Amino acid sequence: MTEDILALIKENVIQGRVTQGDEGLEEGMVGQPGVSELTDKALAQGISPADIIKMGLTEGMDIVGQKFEAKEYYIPDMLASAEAVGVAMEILEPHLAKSGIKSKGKIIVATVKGDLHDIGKNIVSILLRGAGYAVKDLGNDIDPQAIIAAVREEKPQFVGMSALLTSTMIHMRTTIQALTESGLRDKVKVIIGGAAVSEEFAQSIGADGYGADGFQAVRIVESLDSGGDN
Ligand code: B1M
Repeated sequence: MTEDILALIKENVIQGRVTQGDEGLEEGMVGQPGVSELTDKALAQGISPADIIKMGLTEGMDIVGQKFEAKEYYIPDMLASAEAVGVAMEILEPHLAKSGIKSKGKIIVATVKGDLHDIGKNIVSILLRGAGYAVKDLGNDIDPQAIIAAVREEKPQFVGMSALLTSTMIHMRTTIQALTESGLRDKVKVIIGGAAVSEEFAQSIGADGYGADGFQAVRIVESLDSGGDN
């Protein structure tokens, strides 16, 4: 039963269907529940938000990415899927937040300059909030100097950066350099993630941690928060 509904969420992410009124890429889907109705139903059945994210939403977007790479999908198809994931995450957010007992540290998150991909960053933000962190999400296409200004103003313990493009990941390095030049580098732990980057890249630019997915990002932040080396 649990697998069935998660498989349906995954399939409807792939189809880019938000609600039951939406057409999918395949014909004859109008009237069948979309990602928002299925997410509500999954929660009502007691399925955990983490399973919905991992086995429904993320697995669905993985397939969308593969189809895009295989040129089976075009940008509008990806956007429809992205919207479905975004709507589901809005439904899940209060349920994730419930698990956070009290606010831990503060983290600023941003998708780096030139990069408009924000789905992964939004998932990471919501999971961090769910884990009890105060998250200030600066958005996407964020200039290093805007991150510096936010660190001065917000005084967070962490800075999290996301990059999906090989052409934009360089701004993670420039942001860390700007933190150093501003005398702020030792005030914050920096963690990075996103499909363009890796553990090796994180080490090469002097980041404190790398998260391959949203759940790992939370674990890394918690580990750094408790004084671990991640
Ligand atoms: Co674009 N795009 N895209 N795209 N897009 C990729 C990234 C690409 C790999 C597709 C491809 O060609 N195979 C490719 C990049 C190639 C490269 O650089 N090597 C690409 C390209 C080329 C482009 C454009 C240039 C296309 C064009 O216009 N010709 C353009 C660039 C726009 C720009 O940014 N300036 C573009 C545009 C778009 C859309 C706007 C249509 C849309 C984004 C919508 C949005 O984000 N609001 C989009 C999408 C959806 C994708 C793919 C298909 C999916 C990305 C995604 O949302 N994944 C992607 C292909 C792919 O990844 N397979 C692709 C799901 C998401 C949950 O995963 O973001 O990886 P992800 O986040 C994960 C982890 O990485 C991690 O946790 C998240 C949750 O598990 N994580 C962190 C992420 N951030 C983290 C931060 C952390 C820790 C963990 O700490 C702080």
